[in-house]
Amino acid sequence: MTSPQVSADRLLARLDAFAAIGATPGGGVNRQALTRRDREARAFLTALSKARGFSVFQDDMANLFIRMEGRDPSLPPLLIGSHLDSQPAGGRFDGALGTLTAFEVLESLADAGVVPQRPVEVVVWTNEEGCRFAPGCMGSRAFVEGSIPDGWEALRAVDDGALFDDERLATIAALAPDVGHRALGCPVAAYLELHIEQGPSLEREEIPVGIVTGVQGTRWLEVLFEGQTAHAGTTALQYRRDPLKALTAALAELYATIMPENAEARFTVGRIAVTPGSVNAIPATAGCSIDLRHPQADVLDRLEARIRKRLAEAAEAEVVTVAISKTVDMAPVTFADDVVSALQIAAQKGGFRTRAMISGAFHDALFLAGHAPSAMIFVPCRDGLSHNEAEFVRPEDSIAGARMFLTSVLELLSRL
Ligand code: HGY
Ligand code: MN
Ligand code: MN
Repeated sequence: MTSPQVSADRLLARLDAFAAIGATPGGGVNRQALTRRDREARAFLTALSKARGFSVFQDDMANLFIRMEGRDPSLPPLLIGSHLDSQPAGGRFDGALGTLTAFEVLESLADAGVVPQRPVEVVVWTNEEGCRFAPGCMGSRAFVEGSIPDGWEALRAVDDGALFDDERLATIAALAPDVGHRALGCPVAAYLELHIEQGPSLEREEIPVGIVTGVQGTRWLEVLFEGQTAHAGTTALQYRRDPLKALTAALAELYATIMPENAEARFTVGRIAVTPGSVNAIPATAGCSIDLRHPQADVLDRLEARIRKRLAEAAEAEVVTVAISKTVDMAPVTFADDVVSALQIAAQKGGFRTRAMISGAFHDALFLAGHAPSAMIFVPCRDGLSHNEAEFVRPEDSIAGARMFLTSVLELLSRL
């Protein structure tokens, strides 16, 4: 047995190969959850896994597991991984870097002839992004809860209206002949995920590795104002019930107050829709998505109440109705001290300069933290840019991250 080393060339080549699946003209990827492209990426990784003699499984949420057997197969596995689904105009590294780094580490262990005491499994979580089907992290949440939440089967895709269950079952069926099937959820000894920071701190501070100690909270609201469509030319002001006027008035104030008055809050309207969408008809409906984030649950409560109140006032002022539904409510989490300390020891052993940080983005590790001791490693990305086709990670940062990830996996295996 030799000392395991990641292969820089192999990892970089893999990143390029997966970036080609769903590649967009702008240099990013569109590989949204449970689409043909997502299935293509899963099939590619499955073929690579089987070529290495790893066993491959999927569960009822199409989460994909690649298993290196341990000397004692009965022990709960060390689980490492991330996601392969992307934003519609996403980057090549969000999710893919963590997934392919985990796979590279599995190959490095195999190359070195390492047979760990406990199994090590790479996992590809289904629908981390939540942009095609809300909520995000559907795969990891169902895994931790042990069942698929009621109502998900009838969810419709934002892009093409496809039914979630049809897409889920088609994705499972596409791989079924080649992989095993397992029930949702299983004991996990610990979970580790590498991801790009999707923020500017590591690059600005020239630190190659972030040790992530927690994830801030996230809430998504779907807002729908309903008024009365009418003729644009003949309807005087006092007869109008214009839902778009209500929406824009509320948003104008929320943009002017939520983030300016709460430095750590993040308030985003990513999607807006108006019907019937005719140039000369007052809208019938005006709706939008709201993504609200903050590290503290009590502040999230206060800001959510503020948003709901302002939307209701705007509806009343324009004599329209407003419906608000919450589709995501991810409480802030703090990762397990023993996993974080293992990462700190690994950084010392590997000679990596690090900084502790919490994640502004949500990740599957947020859900795994409720199931097994979990933590994350961040690598810098250019200008902190993500959810953008220009997302970029320098090769040397991908490689340093993989080396830190390998050292961390070995440290965890020695402790578990
Ligand atoms: O939205 C998020 O935080 C994650 O990147 N999907
Ligand atoms: Mn991600
Ligand atoms: Mn993302």
